[in-house]
Amino acid sequence: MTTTNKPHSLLTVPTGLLQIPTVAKNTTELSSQDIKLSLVIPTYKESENIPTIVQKLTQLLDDVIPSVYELIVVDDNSSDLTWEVAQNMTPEYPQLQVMRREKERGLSTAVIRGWQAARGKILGVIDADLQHPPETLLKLLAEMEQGADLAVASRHVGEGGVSEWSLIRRFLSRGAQVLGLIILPGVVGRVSDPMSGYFMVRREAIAGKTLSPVGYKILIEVLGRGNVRWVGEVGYVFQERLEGESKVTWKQYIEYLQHLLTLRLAKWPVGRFIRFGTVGFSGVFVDMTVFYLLREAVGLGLTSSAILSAEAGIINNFLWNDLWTFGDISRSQRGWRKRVKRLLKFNLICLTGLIFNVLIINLLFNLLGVNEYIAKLIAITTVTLWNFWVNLKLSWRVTQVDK
Ligand SMILES: Nc1nc2c(ncn2[C@@H]2O[C@H](COP(=O)(O)OP(=O)(O)OP(=O)(O)O)[C@@H](O)[C@H]2O)c(=O)[nH]1
Ligand SMILES: [Mg+2]
Repeated sequence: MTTTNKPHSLLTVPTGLLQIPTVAKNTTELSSQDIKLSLVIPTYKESENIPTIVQKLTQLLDDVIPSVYELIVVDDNSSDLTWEVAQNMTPEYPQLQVMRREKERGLSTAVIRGWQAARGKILGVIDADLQHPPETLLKLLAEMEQGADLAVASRHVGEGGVSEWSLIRRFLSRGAQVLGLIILPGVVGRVSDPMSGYFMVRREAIAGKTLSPVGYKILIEVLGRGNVRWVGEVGYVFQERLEGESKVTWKQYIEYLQHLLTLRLAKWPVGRFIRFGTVGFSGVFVDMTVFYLLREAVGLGLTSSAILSAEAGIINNFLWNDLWTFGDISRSQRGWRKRVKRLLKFNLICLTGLIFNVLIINLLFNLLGVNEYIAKLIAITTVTLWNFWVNLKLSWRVTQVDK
C-alpha cells in the first residue's frame, strides 16, 4: 500500500454527447466496491466556499455511508483556482475527486460531465456556496433508499423556504415556475420546486438518454427526458450566500424560457405530424383522381362518387400512415385483425373530423361572419390536428412504451 498524501490526479473531462452510461465506465476491479452516491459540486469561483462544503459533506457522509460515496467538484477553470484548492484537499479527503473543465462552460453541463465520470448508483448535485444546507442531504438519501427515482430538496414543501429574498426575486422565481407550468405542465408540475438545484436521481432513470440542457435548470431536463416514476421531496431553507458571488443574471431567465420551449418541442411528435400532413396531402390527390374516374369513366352519380372517392382517400391515408407515419407502432401490433381494427377506428375518426369541418365552417362563416376561405382554412387546420391527435391516441396507441 502506498500512502496517499499526494493529491489525486484530476478526472478526465468526458467529451461528446451528454449521456450518462448505464454502468459506470471507470469501475475497475480496484474500485468495484459499489459506490452508492456520487455527489457533484459544480463550482465557478468558489475557492472561499470549497473547503467548508467539502468538510461538511464529508463529515455527514462518513457517518452514514463511509467510503461508498464520492464528491466530485466540477470547476470551470475558475480564475480563483477553485479546482486547485479542491485538488489540494484530496489527500485529506480520499472520497473527493476534481474535474477541471477548460473547454466547456455552464452549470448544467458541468453537472452532467461530473455524472458521466461518476461511479455511483445514485447521482446528486449540490451548490458549493452553502446555500443548500448540507444536512438536507441525508433526508434526500433517505428518500432514495425508500425507492424514489428522484429526490428533490424543495423550498416549497414542509419546512422549506427562502431566507432573505427580495420581493422581486421571489416574484421572478414564482413567475418562472408558473411559466413552466403553462408550457410544460407534465414536467414542471411534478415537483413543487422545479428550479431546485439540489437533488438526487437514480442512475437508471437517466442513463442512455441524451441530455441537452440550456442554461441553469438541470432538474427540468432530468424530469423532462428521464424515466422518473417516483419523486420524493424534502423541504429546505435556501440560505444566504456568505462568500463568493452569484452568477445569476438576466441571461438565465432567457435561457430558461429557451429550455422550456426546447423540451416542449421534444415532447411533441413533430416529425409524426409532418408525415401525417404529407399523407393527408396525398389523400387529396387520390380522392380527386378516383372521383374523376368514377364520374367520367364509370358515370356514377355525384354523391356516390363523392362517398366512394373519399373512402379511397381514407384508405390511401390509412395505408401510408400505418406503414410510415405510425410504422414503428403498427410493427409492434401485427396481425390482420389488429390492422382492420385500426382501419375502422381511423375511418370513424376521419368521419367525425368531416362533421367538425362542416360545423366549424358554418359557425365561422354564418355566425361570426368570417371570410369563407379563411373559415375553410381554419376548419382544415383544426380538423387535421383533431385527426392526428385522436388517431395518435386511439388508432395507433402505444401502451406506454419507453423509447
Ligand atoms: N462549473 C460551473 N459551476 C457553476 C457555473 N455557474 C454557477 N456555478 C455553480 O453553481 C452553483 C449555483 O450557482 P449560483 O451562482 O450560486 O446560483 P444561485 O445559487 O441560483 O444564485 P445565488 O443565490 O445568487 O447564489 C454554485 O456552486 C456555482 O459556483 C458554471 O458556469 N460552471
Ligand atoms: Mg448560490
